[in-house]
Amino acid sequence: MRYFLFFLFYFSAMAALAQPGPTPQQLAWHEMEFYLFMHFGPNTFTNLEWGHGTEKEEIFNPTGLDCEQWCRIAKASGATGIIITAKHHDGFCLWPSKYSTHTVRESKWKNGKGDVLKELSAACKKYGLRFGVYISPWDRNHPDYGTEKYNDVFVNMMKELFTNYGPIWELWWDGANGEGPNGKKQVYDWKRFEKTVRELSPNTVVFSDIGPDIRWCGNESGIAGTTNWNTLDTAGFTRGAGAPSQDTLNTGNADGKAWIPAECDVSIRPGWFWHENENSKVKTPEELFSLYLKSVGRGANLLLNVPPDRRGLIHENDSAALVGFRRLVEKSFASNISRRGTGYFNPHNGARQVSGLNDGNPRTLETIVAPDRSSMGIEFADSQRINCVVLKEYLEKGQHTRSFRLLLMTKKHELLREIKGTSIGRKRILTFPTTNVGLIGLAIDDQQGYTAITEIQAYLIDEKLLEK
Ligand code: FUL
Repeated sequence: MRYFLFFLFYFSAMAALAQPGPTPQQLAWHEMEFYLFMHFGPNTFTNLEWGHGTEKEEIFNPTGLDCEQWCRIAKASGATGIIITAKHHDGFCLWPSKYSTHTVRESKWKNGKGDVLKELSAACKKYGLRFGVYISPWDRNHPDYGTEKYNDVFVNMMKELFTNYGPIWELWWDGANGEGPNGKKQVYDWKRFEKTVRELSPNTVVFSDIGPDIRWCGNESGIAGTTNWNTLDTAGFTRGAGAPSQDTLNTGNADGKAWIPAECDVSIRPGWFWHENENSKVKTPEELFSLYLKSVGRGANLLLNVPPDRRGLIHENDSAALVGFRRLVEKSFASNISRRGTGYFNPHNGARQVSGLNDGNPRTLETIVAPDRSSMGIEFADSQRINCVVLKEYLEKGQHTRSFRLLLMTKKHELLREIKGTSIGRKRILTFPTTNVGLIGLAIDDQQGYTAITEIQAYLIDEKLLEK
């Protein structure tokens, strides 16, 4: 019997271990939650979204660039970092690259002595924000584009970025791949690009359609799937046109071989770059909050684009929306009503009180071994009005929940409302019409390995903010 139990334990532990889990760098990335994207370059001055690469360098001339202003606003919005378009498809480099003649050095800005990456990386350090770069492989300016030589150029440019502006926390590879100035498309040496980054900066997390570390969520509206697996199968796929379908990127693959969680990119304005006529089309704090629920609230991260204007500043309308958004997040999640109740865990042999589900500590958790006989939740001595529950899954050993039910009950354990879901992940925010509950129960109906839940939080948020 003892041997039998030992083997049973051993094989189930092995089965649990066989699942992919995050690297320490990815785990830290999950905690970044919300950060800003900044599209800035010649397009800011030409009113284009995709520059042709033939724009004169002199058009890049911000009149009052202030990266500290960007950082102050980022901080005020609750963002944890900034990712800047070091080079967009037009090929213009926001740093004086030795490998291009289409850079800030050739512009009139600061008499060619300016360096946006230097200013922004320094400002991010000062304000305690992580610094990331977007570098477009597609280059509509570079004369070598479309030839093998361009792969050297791209590697050398990345070397400059990592050597002169590090540490770079996230690197963003855009999937768009069009033709260069000579009408040819580039055959990218992705293996070499990846090796370069890993060697120069092993702690950098790399984004692209298919990772290696972070994947695109499959749309540019900032919306993750209500089912969102952190795992993805990448075998046979490539970046860009050869990527998995947008639907697959949106949900991930439940039993995917690699841990490649989703990042949701979206712009605060209709376009990615600043356009005068979009100053009145900035998303409202409520719209941003709704995006937060649909990205972070589905276990993904939110990368919100806030493009600086021709002055080199974040426009007043964008900064007001960001500050308003922060206020809504803070107000909504200020008071965790679960703290007024008592946590319980019923692993099948009798319920016991637990303190880890409502203590705000991500390291205290309850593990479900046999879903059909276990339940957990929060019980209240006095009924509480709530309309939002936040579930958190412990991710270090993988993502385990496959389907769950949230059970809202009276004090006498009569069912008031049942909410069904699939994935939980880092954070699952569920909203529903305000309900007076005596007990919040969580039942896991299906899982891979063992589900571990670290938090069941409850809130009463403004009804206007409930997910539609
Ligand atoms: C796309 C680009 O083509 C857009 O211009 C923008 O940079 C967006 C974030 O990614 O692929």
